[in-house]
Amino acid sequence: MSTTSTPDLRVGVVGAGMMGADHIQRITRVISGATVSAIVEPDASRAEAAAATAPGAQAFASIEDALDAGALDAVVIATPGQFHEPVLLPALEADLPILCEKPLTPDSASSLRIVQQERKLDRPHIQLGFMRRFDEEYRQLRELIASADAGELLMLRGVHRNPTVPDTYTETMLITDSLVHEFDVMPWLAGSPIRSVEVKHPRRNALSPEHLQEPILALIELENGVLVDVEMNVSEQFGYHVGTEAVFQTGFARIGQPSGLQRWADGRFSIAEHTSFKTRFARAYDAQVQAWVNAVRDGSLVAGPTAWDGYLVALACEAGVQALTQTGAVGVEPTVRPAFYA
Ligand code: ISE
Repeated sequence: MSTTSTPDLRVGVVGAGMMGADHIQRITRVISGATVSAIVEPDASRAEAAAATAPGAQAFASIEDALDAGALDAVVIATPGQFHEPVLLPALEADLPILCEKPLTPDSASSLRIVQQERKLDRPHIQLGFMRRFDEEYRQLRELIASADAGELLMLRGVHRNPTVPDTYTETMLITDSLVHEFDVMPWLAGSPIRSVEVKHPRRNALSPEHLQEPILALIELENGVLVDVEMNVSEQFGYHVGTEAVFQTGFARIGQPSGLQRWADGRFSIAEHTSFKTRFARAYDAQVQAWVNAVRDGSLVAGPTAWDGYLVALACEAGVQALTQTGAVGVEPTVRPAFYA
């Protein structure tokens, strides 16, 4: 199918909270080949606010209503993870391509149910929203690792720092909402799945919300022997900083350093840092959604991480949550990727 002569893909966006509203604007203003035709959001005022930014979009209270009305060709799911399964299942039954924000679902049992349902179709229909895979620097680092230009990869060292988090952010969300990205992207960079996860607690930040015991240091062992460490820190009161250093046999490489305007003033040198993932990864989100739209329009349906990757991450998250309160490393069940997801 040619992507230039076919009509725009009609996308239904489920959830018009922070990420949903962001994707609605993105599809409407940045992405080519797609329009937002439906907004599924039970909160009427949110739905109205979102619809005002997407001319022609119809509002629905449920995915079933939108499907019954034949209002969409493809779905973006941007609700919190615990509401994904009730949208994924009818969308799969309707044979619709889906871009689903992370996580696929909150646990491995429900993720496996989604995988089983998807495997009844002719090919994968779900692309998972691990946007870091579309960040230019992450892609360059992955290429460098794969090229073996610097010899073997030995270690990956990550920092994942948020300035603050909302009151609704719980201790387990350090793993399921934040570290979840590292569980996807580090194995993707290193080309090897996760063998175990261990969590260490350094001195607690007295500025962290009372119910959080953080920062934490996660030690993630990969099957190929590469050791990954990640500082997961959600109260560092500065900005949003996500970076990775790769240690090779010969030299090292670094991504995620602040870039952009450099300023010399008042005896100081400064570079602005992001304060939110929405700007830090804005280009990656754009590239991710554009790649997905192109894949749907050319019939390949998926151009990034799949539901199987979501299932692997759910297994790692379960080990990570266990490791929060347990001494030592928690193993992650080894799996074999089905040919369906090759
Ligand atoms: C948030 O939900 C995200 O997905 C961000 O990418 C992550 O950095 C942040 O820690 C999470 O809370």
